[in-house]
This record gives sequence, structure tokens and C-alpha cells, in this order.
Amino acid sequence: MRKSSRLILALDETDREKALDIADAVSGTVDAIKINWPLVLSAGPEMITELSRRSDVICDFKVADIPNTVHLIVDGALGRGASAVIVHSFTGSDSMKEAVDTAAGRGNIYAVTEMSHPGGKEFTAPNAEALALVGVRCGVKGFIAPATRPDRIAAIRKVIGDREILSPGVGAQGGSASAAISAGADYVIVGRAIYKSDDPSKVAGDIADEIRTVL
Ligand code: 3DU
Repeated sequence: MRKSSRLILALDETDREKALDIADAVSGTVDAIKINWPLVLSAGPEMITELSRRSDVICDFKVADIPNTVHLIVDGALGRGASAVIVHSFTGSDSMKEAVDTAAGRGNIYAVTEMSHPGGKEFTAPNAEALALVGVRCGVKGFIAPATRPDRIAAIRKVIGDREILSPGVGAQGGSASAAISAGADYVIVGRAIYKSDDPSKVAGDIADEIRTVL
């Protein structure tokens, strides 16, 4: 994944044609497009391949399963053209290691430590540093840490060295792109603020400009 604008689009638009139009409008600006179950369930897994012709695609499937099932999901996503897959870290080292081994030479694995919504403080936040350390040992490329709590990005940064941090929660969830990058995130992930706007290209450009002010 290139490291230029430091902006990743979360394309949770469920209308296939609208999603492709938005991808076309912002693919020159964003460093990657992240897709999640809403778009895959409405438009089919072939969207992974279609979008991969426009941008790096990160499949945010938050895989949380036994190693064999993790293998099947990661293999299926990368086989359709994804460059990376997001997994949960709480499933433990064998599941995370299976994801990393399956992706080896074909793509990257990012692990969720702490989620950005208020409920993320209940169970994920108290365990996030320990989960991140397991992820480091398993060889993940990076972690998902919350833009809604920049202090927590900084805390995760302290335990992961120079591995990447991708940070969702900007815009609709209240987080700020520049604050997340300043706290130690490599990329911010932005969904509704871009794909629900009247001018996704302009909003993506404005966020990229904001990020540039703190680089
Ligand atoms: O809130 P937004 O519309 O900007 O979308 C954020 C995206 O990032 C969305 O796909 C969501 O499922 C994902 N995400 C989080 O928001 C928070 C996390 O901790 C992990 C993933």
C-alpha cells in the first residue's frame, strides 16, 4: 500500500454502482479502499476484484475464528485481489499466526486491538496493549487503533515499534484525522464523512490536506 495521502476510504456504501462511482472519484487521492461486510453482502465478493483494479483493497472482515477457518477466509480474500485482511487479535496467537502465514508473500494482515466505538472501552481497551504484543510476535503488518481516542493510539505505538497503525473513527464517529496522525497513526480510515457526502472527491482531498499539515 502506498503511503502518500495517509487516507484510506471505508467504502460501506451498499449500492454497487454508487460504490464504484465513489471509488473512481477518490482512488487518485486515497492510499487504499477498505471494504467490509455491508458492501460484500450487497454487491458480492467480486467487488473485491473490481475495486482492486482501482486501488489497494483491504478486506475488513474482522476475522475471529479457529485457524482453519481463518486460513479459508484470508485465502479467499487475497485470491480475489485484496492486498490485506483485517483480523481480530483476541482469538489468540494460533489464529493470528495462521492469518500471517496464509498471507505470506501475497498480502498483509492487520489486527484489531481496540475498537473505536464507546463499547470498545469495555473489553478491548483494557487488553489492547497485550493483544498488540501478541500481534507483533505473530508478525502482523500493523494494527487498527481508535481515532476517537488519540491517547490510545499513542499507547499502542509505544508497544509496537514501527509497525503500522490504521485508525478508524474520523468524522462520523467524532475523531480528527490530524489528531490521529499526530498521535502516531500511519493512516486514517474514513467512511461516512466521504461516501455520504455530496462531493466525495472534495471531502477526501480536504482530509488529505488536513493530514498534510501535521506530517
Ligand atoms: O465511521 P465511518 O463511517 O468513518 O467508518 C469506519 C469504518 O471503520 C467502518 O467500516 C467500521 O466498520 C470500521 N472500523 C471502525 O469504525 C472501528 C474499529 O475499531 C474498527 C473498524
